[in-house]
Amino acid sequence: MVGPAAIRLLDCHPEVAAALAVGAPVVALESTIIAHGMPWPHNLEAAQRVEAEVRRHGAVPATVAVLGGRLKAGLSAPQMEALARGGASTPKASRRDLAALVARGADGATTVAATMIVAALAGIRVFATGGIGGVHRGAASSFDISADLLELAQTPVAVVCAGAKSILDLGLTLEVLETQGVPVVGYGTDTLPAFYVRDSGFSLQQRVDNPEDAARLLHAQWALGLKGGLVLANPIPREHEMPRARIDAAIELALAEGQAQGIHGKASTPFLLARLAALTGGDSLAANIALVLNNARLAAQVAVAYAAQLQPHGHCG
Ligand code: PSU
Ligand code: MN
Repeated sequence: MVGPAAIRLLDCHPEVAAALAVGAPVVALESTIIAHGMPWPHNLEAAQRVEAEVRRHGAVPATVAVLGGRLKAGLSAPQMEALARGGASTPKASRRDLAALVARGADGATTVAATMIVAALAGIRVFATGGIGGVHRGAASSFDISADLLELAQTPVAVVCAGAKSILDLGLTLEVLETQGVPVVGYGTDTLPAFYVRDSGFSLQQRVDNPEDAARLLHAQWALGLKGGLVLANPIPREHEMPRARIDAAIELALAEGQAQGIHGKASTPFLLARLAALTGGDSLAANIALVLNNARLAAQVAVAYAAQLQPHGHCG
């Protein structure tokens, strides 16, 4: 967690601040997906649709970014457009990058890890995205394990996602999450979703089937004093699922290209996402947008249920 003094570095959008002040539901959204995950102008359209979907289901959206060294929870329309237009010119910002951006007064597009940090600071408990980072294939020699996994172990925010892409090693990703004590909960499923496809074949230990039960799980996690977050894994809607063989072939090709070009570190995920979109003629992008909208809806429903379960109950136990 970030210390209380960090509050001075945070700017909540007025609408977000007003909602948080009365315990109304708010959903955090990340900005790496805008600047590095999708091409202009699809990124702006997707970001706007995701915010609208959150609102339609009764919560206030708070897209997170670093602008001019300030931590932003909630962007204005011009801020959102500038971020989308600028694309990869805004650096991807994970936990390790935040201090430098704040010190220099610079801009950053926040990853899942950095978005969780800002959300927790603001008091936002539910966050929607597409997919989390994880253990990359070949991590035994590259050591490439996303900081998202370690953030989930220590920062109390529920991340609603469609699992993770099989550009990652999903089995090892689940192992690290287990080691770190992070609950991975299937939403209406007993297996980890694999982003473009509903089922990775990897079993999950926990499942919920409605937003109320998901919210009860969040309350229980934090009532126990467990400091971390959790993953609520929501499969892509059936009608948007991609044929497994087709996406697997594109992933293998993109991975081989990345290796041949020596792409590594933080450039790896954006490179693979862009290649997948190109190799599938844009179909992967359409699926990506559909699953993010699906996650935004569920996150809003969970945030609404979570707020409704926050009953004032005095101090008598
Ligand atoms: N996975 C996706 N799309 C994304 C990302 C992950 O399917 O846009 C982004 C998220 O912002 C995630 C980050 O937090 O990539 C992980 O990057 P890294 O592996 O460098 O930690
Ligand atoms: Mn990495």
